[in-house]
Amino acid sequence: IMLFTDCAKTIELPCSPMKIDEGEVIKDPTYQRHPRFIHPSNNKNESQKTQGLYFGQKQYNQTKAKKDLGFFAKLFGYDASGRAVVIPSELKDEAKKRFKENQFNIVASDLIALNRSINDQRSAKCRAHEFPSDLPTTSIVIVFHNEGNSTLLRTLTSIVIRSPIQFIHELILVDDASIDREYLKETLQDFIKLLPVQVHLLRNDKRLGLMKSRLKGAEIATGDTLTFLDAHIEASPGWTAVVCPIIDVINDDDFAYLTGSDMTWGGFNWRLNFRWYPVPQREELRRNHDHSLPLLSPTMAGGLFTINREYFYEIGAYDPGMEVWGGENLEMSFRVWMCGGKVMIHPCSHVGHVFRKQTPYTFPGGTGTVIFHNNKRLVEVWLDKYKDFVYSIMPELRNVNGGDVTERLELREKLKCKDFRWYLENIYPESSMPVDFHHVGALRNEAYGCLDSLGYDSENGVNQNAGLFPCHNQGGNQIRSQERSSCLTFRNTYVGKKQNSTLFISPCAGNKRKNAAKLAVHQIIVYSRNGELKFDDLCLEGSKNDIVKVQKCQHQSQKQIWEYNQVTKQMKHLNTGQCMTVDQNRDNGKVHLAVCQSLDIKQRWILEQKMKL
Ligand code: LR7
Ligand code: MN
Repeated sequence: IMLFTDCAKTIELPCSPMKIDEGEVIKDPTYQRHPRFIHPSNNKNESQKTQGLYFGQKQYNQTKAKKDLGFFAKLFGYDASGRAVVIPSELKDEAKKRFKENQFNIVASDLIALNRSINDQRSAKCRAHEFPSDLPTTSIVIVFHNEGNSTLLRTLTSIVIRSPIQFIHELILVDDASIDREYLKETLQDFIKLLPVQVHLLRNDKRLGLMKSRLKGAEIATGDTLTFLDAHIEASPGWTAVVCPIIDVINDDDFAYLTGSDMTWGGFNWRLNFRWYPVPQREELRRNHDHSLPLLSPTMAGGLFTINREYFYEIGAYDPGMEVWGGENLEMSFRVWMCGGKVMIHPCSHVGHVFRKQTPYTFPGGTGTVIFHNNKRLVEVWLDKYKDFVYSIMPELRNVNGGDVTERLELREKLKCKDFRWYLENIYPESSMPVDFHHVGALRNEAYGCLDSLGYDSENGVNQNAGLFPCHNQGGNQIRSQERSSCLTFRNTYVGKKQNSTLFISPCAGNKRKNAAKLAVHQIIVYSRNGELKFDDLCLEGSKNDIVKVQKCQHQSQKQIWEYNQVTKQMKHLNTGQCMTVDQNRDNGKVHLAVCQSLDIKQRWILEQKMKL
């Protein structure tokens, strides 16, 4: 421990920093009761060897180490190679009660060793890669506001035990004005002294939000590159500080460590939320199906990435006009691509992140206000004419004051960046935001006069169709209508894992979520130039005489191509030659395909144009 202190204080010391080896487990009586934890002596796997607590070469016995380490005793805990924690029954109530403190299960996290081992997440091919030994150094910047203790300490521990220490120039922690968390004060200061790298801890007097805090941290950095990380992550074996890692999932409840897919990349939806989507075929072809090569990704999640320090500033760092949380990840992605850079995910680098369903902290001014403010800046600076598309999806955004963006526009000018159309065409043609379209607006059936489009709420998470809502029956934009008598309703059913989503007309159900939906969400459908009918990343899909389903867009799947006839107002399904029909007396009023009958009012659809490019 003394060695650590010396190394941390004076980096000039020719110290070969001691490592806290991973994967030590101290015998614990409760441990026997939880068969899911590997007992050291039963552990056959060489890579998960777990005996005693080591600091470098030194082995500590439990009592002594606990005494020496004091608060730091959390190094003693379960190690189950990333498997889920089983909470002992006497702690269950506490775990539940304290969940909201951090919006993850801190009691579970506290039970796990700070240095728990994690199975190597990399493919064999990645493991065989030889990386140059003269890589640039990095300054790791971690900002936090009211973060959990063991999760923050595990973030730091995993970094120092799983990085070639010579490449870590320094760790820069920025405490974004955390309040009422004693352990973030002296205890944290004591802890960082133990780390075998130089650590700077900056404290904000007042809340700056994550972008400004990161800027503040980056400012004092002197490494060749900057690595930004969230405060509740775990670096896994062999993680490399190259661009974005694959982000593995640490469960917010039992802290199980789950491998992230190497076949997803970053995109965004109509409401400008970052989303993961499957990597398209063309990108697979580009990298020759070699999953150990970096993936070119249209956007990044924002939290975890490495960037050359000089380039970070050259390309415009962060927009200092953005507050607290949100928007900066897309802003940076668009900016980097449009101004000549690249955003990549390196599949040979894995970092786990505790994904939470809600933020535990406050958004000064209100969540909506903050995110709208940031998105307004994003849209005004980078989206060109496509901002009208966003405004037709989120009309509320049009009147939001995003503040002065002149400097960002000047930056765009100075860097001679390409336009957003170029980005959509060349970097992200699979985007749910259509490059070209015939219509953006409501889809209305003449027979009922009430069918227009679906509400869509994408806030409910990744690829969850449950965020879709039905529309009303008055052809306008609001879901709740005075005269509604029937509603276009949306329903998801599951056959095993396969999801089927159907549309049908049904009596509007009072204020039920199913068709009361979110009033702020306007009802827009896109009829794209290539013939898809889309609600964001979902497409209408037809099959013969069957109900029209809402499915993930397949990008040019024949089942999802429609041909609209301006004269007859029919919406013909290309694959079957049948027409989109609605009949309140059939299939509970579901929208279905039927033989085209040109005079059938039930097949007449009006596309209401909301905008043009
Ligand atoms: O006011 C704040 N001050 C802070 O210091 C608000 C937050 N923070 C800190 C916070 O303590 C945490 O360390 O900023 C970090 C990110 O905030 P989280 O973890 O509460 O949010 P998140 O995981 O949802 O954040 C994702 O989106 C953000 C949008 O602004 C940022 O880009 C985050 O870095 C990003 N995190 C990831 O990409 C990790 C993978 C998640 C995904 C997808
Ligand atoms: Mn996070």
